[in-house]
Amino acid sequence: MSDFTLMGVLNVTPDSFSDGGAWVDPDAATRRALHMADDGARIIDVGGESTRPGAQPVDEAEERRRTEPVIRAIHEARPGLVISIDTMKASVAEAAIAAGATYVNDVTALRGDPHMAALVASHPHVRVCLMHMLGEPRTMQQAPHYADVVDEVAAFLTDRLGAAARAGIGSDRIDLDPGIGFGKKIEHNLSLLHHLDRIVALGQPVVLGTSRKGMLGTITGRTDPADRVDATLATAVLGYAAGVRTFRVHDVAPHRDALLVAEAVRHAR
Ligand code: HH2
Repeated sequence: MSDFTLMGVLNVTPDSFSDGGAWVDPDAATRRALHMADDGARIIDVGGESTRPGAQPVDEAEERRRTEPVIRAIHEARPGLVISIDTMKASVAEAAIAAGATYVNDVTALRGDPHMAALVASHPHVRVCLMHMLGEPRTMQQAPHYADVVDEVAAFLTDRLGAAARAGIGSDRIDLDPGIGFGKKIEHNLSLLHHLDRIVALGQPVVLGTSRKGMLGTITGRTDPADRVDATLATAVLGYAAGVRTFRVHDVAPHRDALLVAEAVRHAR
């Protein structure tokens, strides 16, 4: 088995920045999830609320309505597949866990909902991803500022790891994510990618989410997010070389191939 994990993105939202509206129908969403699994995804990350810059919040009943049936259908179709719920809301995560999810991807790193940490703590089979974000999605791209972005992101993640431990979530079930594009200008994103080894050095598994993101469009001139797959692959291979082992991606098959090559090179003598 490969030493990296691909987390396939499944946005069941009408407004996500690159695949909004594509998978709102539960049957289509389930087919998409199984297709990503067949391509090599070990985790499917189901999201019912867009976190793209400027996105409007979604109410919890609506977010549950979008995600729960899809999670249940994927879980029934492929019980061994790990299902992640991409949410900031404890009630959405709770419904997702009841439907078969075993991973909570919380872009607020357990700060968004006062009940989230206790919920995760009370389900010892559930892993959690703690991501760095400056501000909140609606306003996060309005002049983000850092004195030293790598230091600040590392300090934040260390602090949130401590908070999770105090809430009863063991470090053996925590992944960290520098949050590429979340309250960051392109130079901040590039610094974080350049110094990913310092996030890896925190000692927890690291998740990287660069897939099709705006900075790749700025660098390459590709305005359509779907045309940024090759650019995303470059960040994945760099991340792998720095010690990242989980990659949150829309395009699973090309990442499988690129990272299998990166892994083969790493193991060469
Ligand atoms: N990025 C997005 C959403 N969730 N979770 C983690 N852990 N890391 C990320 O980098 C990350 C994330 C944004 O991408 P996407 O889901 O494609 O778009 P949207 O938020 O518009 O649905």
